[in-house]
Amino acid sequence: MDVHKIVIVGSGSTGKSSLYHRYSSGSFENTQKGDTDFKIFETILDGNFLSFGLLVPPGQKDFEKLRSFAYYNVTALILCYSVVDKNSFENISHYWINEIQKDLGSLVPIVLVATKIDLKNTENSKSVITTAQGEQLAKKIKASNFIECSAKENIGIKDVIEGALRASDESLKLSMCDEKNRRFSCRPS
Ligand SMILES: Nc1nc2c(ncn2[C@@H]2O[C@H](COP(=O)(O)OP(=O)(O)OP(=O)(O)O)[C@@H](O)[C@H]2O)c(=O)[nH]1
Ligand SMILES: [Mg+2]
Repeated sequence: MDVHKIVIVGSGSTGKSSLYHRYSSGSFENTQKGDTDFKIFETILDGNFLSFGLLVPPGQKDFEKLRSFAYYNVTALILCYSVVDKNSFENISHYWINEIQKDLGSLVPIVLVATKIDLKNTENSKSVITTAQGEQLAKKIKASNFIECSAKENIGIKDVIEGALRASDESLKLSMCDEKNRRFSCRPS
């Protein structure tokens, strides 16, 4: 059976742990800044039984080394920014893509996720990151998918996890295909 490992990353306070808890327990819980969350889940996706680990390391820069461990054997990344935190949006290009490439190269699929969309109508609308800006960033970083969500209002959470699982599944199939091709082409005649 394939082993899927999904890691959720993004700047501090973007709502990664809240996304995890909403998926895991179905509720919007109080989170502790800098927590690491991990659990194994089982689900049926597109008619197939899947088992996967979901891991959330803290997003602060100080935890870069800890995230290096978290990235081990990852099969898809959920990369988050908050729609009401411009820094977290800019950090995707300025920080996260570099960290990910340094640790993983460019082979692991990334699902770009905009969090806290329930705040879109309450915050100063000029500073809110729009859907179009998110889609543009997704193209720029060659994300396999772009999804907007709110852990507070339970919007798009299942789509985020399922989007990452589909990307992970596709990438595992491709790498198995590569592996087979390599074995056949290396076989002595
Ligand atoms: N309005 C709103 N607030 C949210 C949402 N998701 C998270 N928050 C709040 O944002 C703050 C940070 O959320 P966390 O889930 O702890 O963020 P994190 O990304 O895990 O942060 P670090 O662990 O420090 O990297 C908390 O006060 C949450 O209650 C959301 O969808 N809507
Ligand atoms: Mg957290």
